Amino acid sequence: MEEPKKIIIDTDPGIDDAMAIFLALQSPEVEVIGLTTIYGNVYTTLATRNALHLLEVAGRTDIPVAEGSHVTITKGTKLRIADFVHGTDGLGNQNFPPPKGKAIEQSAAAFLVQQANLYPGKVTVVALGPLTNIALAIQLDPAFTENIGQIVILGGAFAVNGNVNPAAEANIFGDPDAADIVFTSGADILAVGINVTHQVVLTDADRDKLAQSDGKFAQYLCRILDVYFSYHHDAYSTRGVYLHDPTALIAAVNPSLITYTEGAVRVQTIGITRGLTLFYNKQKRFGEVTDWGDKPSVKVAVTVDAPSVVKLLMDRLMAS
Ligand SMILES: [Ca+2]
Repeated sequence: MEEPKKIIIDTDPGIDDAMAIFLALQSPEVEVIGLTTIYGNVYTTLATRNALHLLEVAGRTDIPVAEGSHVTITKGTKLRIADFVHGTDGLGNQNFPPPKGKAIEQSAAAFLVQQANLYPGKVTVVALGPLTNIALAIQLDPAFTENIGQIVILGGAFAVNGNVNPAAEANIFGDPDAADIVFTSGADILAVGINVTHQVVLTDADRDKLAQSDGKFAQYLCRILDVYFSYHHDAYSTRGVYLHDPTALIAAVNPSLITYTEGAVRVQTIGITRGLTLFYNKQKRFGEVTDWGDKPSVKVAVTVDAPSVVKLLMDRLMAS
């Protein structure tokens, strides 16, 4: 078998973050070499606490956690926190005891740079929150974009409405300036937007199946999923929840389950469309100079084999 792909998960746990982290730990195709934390579903301090807690639940306290930024790349402190989706504790209002472990001394950005230098071209970052830490790593070390293997981004709403407002998806909206830095950095980037993740639904029936499993991950997740299901039921009238973070993780684990197109992506940073991701397919040569024309291409996911993603997730979460 091939050597497992080294991954770092940049995360704001978050109920679907928890699913993605457990899925990664249950996937022989990848080796999780660290978690880095960011605000989004909760503030960064709580994201760190939750990341440590999830690793303790999994019995994987050997994996380091590096705490990320508490503010946006432009030092903004007015953050959008989605605790109404995930519970005030980020994990379904279960009030778990505080973790015993601590984050490492290094910042998330410094850890990302260090690992990319240590294993040039070998590390994949799976970014499941706003992109502040990744943009900080790019600013910290101009060689980061070459040394990092791939950056898989859960973010953007490509040619569909956003989920914060009609323009913007939540992770990009969390720090649009950072997102624009990352998308135009020249790194090998695969963006998985909500145009794709909204096709991947864990149904009420799937949850019942998880509940009947003896697997420790399935059992744990069934405790925290209620809040997430209630939110989806109210906001979208769906009988199930969108699997945003696990789908992005699976794009790193098994890229054959998605298809993608390539082109330049810019992010709107101001006005009523702040957080909008706008893709240019580079097919037309415009007469005028545009702000897309000289930017490197990135990969943007277009289709997903949703039944296979759900099955892979379920199988691995139900395994002990
Ligand atoms: Ca997330």
